[in-house]
Amino acid sequence: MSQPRILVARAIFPDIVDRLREHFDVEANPDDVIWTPQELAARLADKDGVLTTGSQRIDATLLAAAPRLQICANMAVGYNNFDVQAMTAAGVQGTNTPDVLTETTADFGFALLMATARRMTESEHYLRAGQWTKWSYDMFAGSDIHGSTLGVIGMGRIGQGIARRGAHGFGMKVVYHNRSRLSAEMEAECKASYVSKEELLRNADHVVLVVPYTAASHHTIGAAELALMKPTATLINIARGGIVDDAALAVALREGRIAAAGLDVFEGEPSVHPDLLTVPNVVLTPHIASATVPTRRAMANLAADNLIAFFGGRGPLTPVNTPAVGRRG
Ligand code: 8YV
Repeated sequence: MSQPRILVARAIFPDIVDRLREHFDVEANPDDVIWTPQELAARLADKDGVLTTGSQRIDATLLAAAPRLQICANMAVGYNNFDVQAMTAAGVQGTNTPDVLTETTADFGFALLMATARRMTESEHYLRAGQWTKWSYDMFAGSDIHGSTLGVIGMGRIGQGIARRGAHGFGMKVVYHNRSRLSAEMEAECKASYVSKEELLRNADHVVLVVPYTAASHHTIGAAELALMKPTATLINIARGGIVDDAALAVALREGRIAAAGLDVFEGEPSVHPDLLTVPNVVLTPHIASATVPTRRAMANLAADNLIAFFGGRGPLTPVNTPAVGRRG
């Protein structure tokens, strides 16, 4: 019997591609070419499975062009690049990579918060530009992390990791907002109190966004929400582009309506709103919250394991949908 045909849509660790080759007939993308949706569809015409990253959109048009496709294994915990409804209707399994990136991403969220509140990149640019000629009492004076109020919007696994770091590591008072309230045990573990989004925005010194991107979470933070925040507050987005209205944020930063922002994700990335590139009080990173070597390897291995388990008849390890009837290759 011939092996299932798999497309690895972006470059990943070569040894993990080799591992896939032990089970499948693999077409890889070692040069990391960014295919158009049409080019991706053409490559998927004869494939049974695909390993995707967040940059490949899987929708009804693509599924119609890929009649053999049975599974899309995303190398990401977020899967807003999947039209899950269309996949389920077409009998296509989706999987993601939860858990393996939780602590790494929470570490980064906290690093971005610290860098933003303490103006680390802004002051580094000043130093590199040769502008540091003397010390002064208010030079790059920022805001404190310890003892301040941390507001976490989106209290899933990564949000809980941020809350734990804030409460246990830095003595922060933690408030959170989420679609559903956590159990009393989990609230106690995170030392976090549930509040309305409005109360959180009014009271938090630092707001961290960790919600999944959906139509309902689009522009969770826009001009109206920014207006509720303290003028001394910082805003951190490690969730997804589109959770924040980047144009409104650039205005709020320029006008000093909030003190600073730290952004790892952007609307329309890898493009960045031009106004965010010119305001000084923002720390910008290129979607690297999960980027440590062990974690990126764990993500790629979990995506590969999902493909191997699925085609081995053991079912997907970390499914995001449950198609009633699967496709047959
Ligand atoms: C990925 C992420 O690196 O897991 C996620 O949802 O945002 C990142 O960890 C990115 O989506 C590439 O797939």
